[in-house]
Amino acid sequence: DMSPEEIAFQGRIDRNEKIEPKEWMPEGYRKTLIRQIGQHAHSEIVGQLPEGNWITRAPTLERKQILLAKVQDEAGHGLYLYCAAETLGVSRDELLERLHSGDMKYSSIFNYPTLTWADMGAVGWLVDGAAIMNQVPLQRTSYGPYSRAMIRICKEESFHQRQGYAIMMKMANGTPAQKKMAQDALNRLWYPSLMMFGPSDKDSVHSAQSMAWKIKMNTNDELRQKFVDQTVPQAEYLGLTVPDPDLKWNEEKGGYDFSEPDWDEFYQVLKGNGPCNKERLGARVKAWEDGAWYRDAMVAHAKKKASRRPV
Ligand code: FAQ
Repeated sequence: DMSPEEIAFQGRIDRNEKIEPKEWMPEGYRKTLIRQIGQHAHSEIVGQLPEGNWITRAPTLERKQILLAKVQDEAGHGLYLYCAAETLGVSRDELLERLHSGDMKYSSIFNYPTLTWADMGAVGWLVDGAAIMNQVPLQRTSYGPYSRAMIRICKEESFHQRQGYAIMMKMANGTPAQKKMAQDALNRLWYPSLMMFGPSDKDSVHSAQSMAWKIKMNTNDELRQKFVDQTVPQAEYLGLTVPDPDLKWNEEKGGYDFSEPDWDEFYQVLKGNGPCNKERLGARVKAWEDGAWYRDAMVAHAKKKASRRPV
C-alpha cells in the first residue's frame, strides 16, 4: 500500500519528471540510488587499477598518452558520481569507508587481471563497451544529478571504447603472436564482461523496483543481449572468435543465442574471492592511508586560515 506521498511521487516518475535533490522521495528510492551510484563511483575508481597497470609499459609514447588520459577520465567519472551520491545526503568519506570495509561493492569485472597489452584493447572494447550499453539508457534515469552525470560520462566512454577497439585492430592485424594475444584477451574477458550486466533477470533482486522508479531503464538480460548482438560482428571484423561454441544467430528473435556466464564464479567474485579482489581493495585502502597526511595538512591549513580571518 502506497501513501499519498508515494502515489504522487510515482506519478512524477511515470510522467518522466526528474527528481531533484531535497525534493521528497521514498526512503527506498534514496537508498537504492546511494547503493547504485556509490557502487558505480567505486567501480570507476577501482577500474583505474587494471589499466593503470600498463601505463608504464605502453608500447609507444602515443599509446601511453592515450592510456593516461583514459585512466584520468575514469577518476573524473568517479568524482561526478560521488558528487551525485552526495546530493542524497551521504558523505564521500562515508562512501569510501564503506568501500574500504568491503560493505559496498564495485563492478566484478575489475577483479580480473590485465595480463598483456592486448588486455588494454579488450578492456576498452568490451568493458567500456558494456559500460556504455548500460549507461546510455541511464542518461534518462529519474534522478536529475545521476542522469546529468551520465550524459557527460557517456561522451567520454565512447571515446574509450573506440581507443580500445583501435588497439584490437592493430593487434588482430599484426604479427601471429600479436593476433594470438588479442584472441587470448578476448577469451579471458568475454564472460567477465557479460557478468557486468548483473545476474540473470530471474535472480536480479533489485530490477523490478528499480525499473518502476526508473533508476534502471532496462533489465540485466535485455542489456546483455544487446551487448552480445553489438559485439559479435565487431569480433568477426577483427577476425577473432568469441569463446562460446553455442553462439548462434537466431533469426526468429533477431539476436544471438549465447551461453550464460558461470554464475557460481560471478557470486564468488562478489563475495571477495575473485582473482584480484584482495589486491584491488588493498591498493585502494593503501592509497587512502598514504594520503592521510595530505588530507590532515589541508584541514590544518583551512583551520589556520579561518582563525586568521578578521571578524
Ligand atoms: N558486479 O539486483 P541486481 C565502469 C550486485 S562501468 C558487482 O541485478 P542492480 C566504467 C548488485 O549490486 C561498471 N556486483 O542489482 C569503466 C546487487 O548486490 P547488492 C559500473 C554486482 O543494482 C570502464 C546484487 O548483485 N557500472 O566502471 C554486479 O539492480 C572501464 C543483485 O543484482 C555501474 O555500476 C556486478 N557486475 O543491477 C571504468 C552501472 N551485478 O548491491 C574503468 C550502474 C550485480 O544488493 C574502466 N549500475 N551486482 O549488495 C547498474 O546499472 C546496476 O547496479 C547493475 C546491477 C546492472 C550493475
